[in-house]
Amino acid sequence: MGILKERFKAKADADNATIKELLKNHGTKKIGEVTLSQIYQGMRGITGLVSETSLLDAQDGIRFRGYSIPELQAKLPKAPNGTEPLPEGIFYLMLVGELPTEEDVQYITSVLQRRSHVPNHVFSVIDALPLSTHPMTMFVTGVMALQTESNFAKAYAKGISKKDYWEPIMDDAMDLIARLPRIAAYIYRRKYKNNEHIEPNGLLDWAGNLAYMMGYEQPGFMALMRLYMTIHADHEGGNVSAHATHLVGSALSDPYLSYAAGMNGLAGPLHGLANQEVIKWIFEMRKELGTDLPTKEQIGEYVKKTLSEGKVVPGYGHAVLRRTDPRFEAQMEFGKKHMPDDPLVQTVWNIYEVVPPILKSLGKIKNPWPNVDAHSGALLVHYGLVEYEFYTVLFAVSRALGVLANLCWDRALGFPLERPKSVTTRAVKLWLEGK
Ligand code: AMX
Repeated sequence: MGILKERFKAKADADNATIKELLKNHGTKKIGEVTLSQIYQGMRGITGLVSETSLLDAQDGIRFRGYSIPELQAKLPKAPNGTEPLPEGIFYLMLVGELPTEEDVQYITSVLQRRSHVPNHVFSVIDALPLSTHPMTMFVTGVMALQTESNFAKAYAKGISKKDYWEPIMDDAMDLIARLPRIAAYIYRRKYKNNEHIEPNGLLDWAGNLAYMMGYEQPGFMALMRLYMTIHADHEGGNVSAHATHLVGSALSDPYLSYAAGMNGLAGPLHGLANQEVIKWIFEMRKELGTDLPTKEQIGEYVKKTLSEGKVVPGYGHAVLRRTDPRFEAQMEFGKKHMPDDPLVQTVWNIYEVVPPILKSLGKIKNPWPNVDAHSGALLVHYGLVEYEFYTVLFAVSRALGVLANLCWDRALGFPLERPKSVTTRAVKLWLEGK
């Protein structure tokens, strides 16, 4: 058993004891009330899940095991001469609950390198799809093809004891995370770079290797990938991708099946696909206005036009956050440091000044501020990654860290099958009539 498994198991044993005690003493306490409106409105505001890896506060934003994004940028180990945190560190933090040392992060990097081999049949399955297929469809198809490798599915078929589930789940989680950069880069090179592939570089870290295999060797892009993979990793348990992964995993579907389910949710435009929608929307605006740097007035008019057509302004709003997303701010800082004069990046900043007052004036939007997706695409375009349909795949590779760390926790804490109660409107009416 390696250090990650040992430390995770020790923490899980301690947490199991804490939860047992907590439920014994407080198990009947009420944590909230549910109104009729809430069950018709996407269960917004209902506390109904436990997710140990991160917690989202409407004002403070996301915290991973108590650490905010700026704190993590300062405290997590970095690559040699690197400026941004290594995402391996946030994976360790989510599993072990404590900040890793440089050696801990190097250990995870080496484990991921060792486990990164992708069997040939996965590439054959991806190759069988037409080139016009959306990259997220190719990605999830590749993950499904990789399910043949699941340790948990094999162990379950042999009759593993419930108390040991966590171990093959963790093996699957690490195998899958290790293999995702290769699958993502393969899809990118197949679809956009003439099917000319780049073999992994065994000396690079997880995010650096992804950049390398995609064909982006600039130090700035590698730094961006490390930041991107860190800040997109997790956003507590109720968002569509985290919740879907957790839900499917609760049926004891293995991590490949569960993660694929979650990523099908990430592929929706109200969730992870918003990063492609933002750049598509800005490109269309630039085309329509015939300029690379539209004025704030022009942006304002374009926003009003978008709204009048019954569409959302992509990259703005959030189901839980009620302020500018700290992940947007982290990317803004990166932009100021690496590319302050880039017209597309400047346009993102001008949009940031123009959109919130317009959305506020509508009166119905709970959060007029930008989310993570409002900024990411412009940074990618700066380094030449203009193929915006691919952006959600990068989000998906990063999100694997959070949703798969959560699956390890779900099984280690023995969480049961998830099965909330649903009602019909007829049943609601009868209930209101007292019948
Ligand atoms: N542009 C226009 N209208 C918006 C809006 C936006 N950016 N954000 C919310 N609204 C509208 C809603 O569509 C809803 O309208 P309706 O009452 O006519 O149906 C109303 O405002 C109230 O919505 P809300 O309670 O403020 O938001 P929500 O919790 O229902 O939805 C979200 C949250 C993110 C889906 C929504 O803000 C949105 O569609 N944003 C644009 C897409 C986007 O950026 N998604 C990415 C989110 C982050 C992520 O998951 N990666």
